[in-house]
Amino acid sequence: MNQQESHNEASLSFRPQECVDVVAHYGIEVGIRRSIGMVERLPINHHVKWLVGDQLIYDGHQFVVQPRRNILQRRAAGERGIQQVASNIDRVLIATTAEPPPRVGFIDRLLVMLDRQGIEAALLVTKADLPEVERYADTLRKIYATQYKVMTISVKHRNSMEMLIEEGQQFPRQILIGPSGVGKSSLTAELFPNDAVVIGALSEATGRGKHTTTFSAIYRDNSGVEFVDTPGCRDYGLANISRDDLRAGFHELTQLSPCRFRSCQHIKEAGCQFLQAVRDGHIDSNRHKIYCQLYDEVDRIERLKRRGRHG
Ligand SMILES: Nc1nc2c(ncn2[C@@H]2O[C@H](COP(=O)(O)OP(=O)(O)OP(=O)(O)O)[C@@H](O)[C@H]2O)c(=O)[nH]1
Ligand SMILES: [Mg+2]
Ligand SMILES: [Zn+2]
Repeated sequence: MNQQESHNEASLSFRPQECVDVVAHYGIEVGIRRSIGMVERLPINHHVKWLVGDQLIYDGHQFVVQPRRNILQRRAAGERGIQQVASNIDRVLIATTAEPPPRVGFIDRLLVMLDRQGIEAALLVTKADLPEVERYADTLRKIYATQYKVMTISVKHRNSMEMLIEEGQQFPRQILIGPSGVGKSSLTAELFPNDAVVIGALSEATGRGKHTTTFSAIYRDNSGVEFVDTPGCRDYGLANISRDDLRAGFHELTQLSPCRFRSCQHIKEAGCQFLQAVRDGHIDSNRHKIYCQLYDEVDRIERLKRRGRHG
């Protein structure tokens, strides 16, 4: 990665060694927060690959990106290119709710990707004031709560908001990832009332979100707790995931005793402990179903790659 991204217009207004954070990305401009707290817009050239979450240091004539702790990447389903969403993230909050529901496998794919990128994850169930949400939250708890924290919140329940702020002490920069319309921006607006966050309605025709938020931005309170609000995403494509990564991304597998065959892929082999755990009711059968789907997908990609290499 080229760490020496240049920006010429900056030379007048920044002092050498000044450190700034990239807090929003609008395509041809970025929002940067200076140490005194002020946010300014800075035009950028198309070759500049700064990410929301980057820290930059001005060296007297250009900005230098500081080494990133991590980069959150995604591949939109069906697309080839990998998109870099944000950097230097302490935890991803996977935001979903009963209405509109996430696509089947959305959470699982994202969890595999995050495991691969070494980024912490928690599940956030939104709109807990609506009656159907408790059942939805229960389903998620049954599937994921042994491995991941599952939290429920509503912008109408003040105490659930306070719980999220407290979580921020441990994870100073959390990013909200989830489908359009689940309430990511509503939550951000509630937590950071002094910032203008745009909130949309659900589409009356489809009940889905309307993709109100179009760029990612970081919001921060006086104590330094930050949330990154992002545009809604319908699906999460697996990118650069091997079969080993897939297995590692299903954390519950690490707690099972070994399968009969060391090469067990946990699909339908005899003596498979994943299948046994499903039969015993310790692991939800849907989780195994999704595992098999993702396995097929990864397998197909690996075979295509091999074929590409050999001819
Ligand atoms: N009942 C209830 N409605 C909520 C809650 N949070 C958000 N909403 C509603 O859900 C709709 C969508 O909210 P947004 O905050 O724009 O959703 P978003 O996830 O940011 O959507 P995108 O920006 O399109 O990705 C709005 O009509 C909100 O009023 C909640 O806690 N309870
Ligand atoms: Mg939004
Ligand atoms: Zn097995």
